[in-house]
Amino acid sequence: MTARWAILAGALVLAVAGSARAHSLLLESAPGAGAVLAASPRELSLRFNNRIEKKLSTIRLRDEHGAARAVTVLVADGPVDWLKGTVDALPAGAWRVEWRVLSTDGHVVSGSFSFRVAP
Ligand SMILES: [Cu+2]
Repeated sequence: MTARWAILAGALVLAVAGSARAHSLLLESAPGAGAVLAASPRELSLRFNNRIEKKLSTIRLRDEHGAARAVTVLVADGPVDWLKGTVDALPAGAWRVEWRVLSTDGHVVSGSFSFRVAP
């Protein structure tokens, strides 16, 4: 194999590996976007389309006034494509979940959704 062919073969391998590791998309969550719950959730669960780096990913929870509420991200728990966090009991009202994850392709992806606690 000439040096030129070795370089081309290497580039092809990189291209294939890159396409197999697309960046993360949120597929589903619990509570779901727009959900109205009769009681506070104890846990927030977000499922992505591939593995995420949990230790470098965050979940923030904000009330109607934008005040942050503590979320304890469970970095060692559960499947590799889920990010989960626990929360203390939430008062009634609207809550906004702001997530930020590091994909396995090295890209940081973020988004948000809201749910309501209405006992
Ligand atoms: Cu990406």
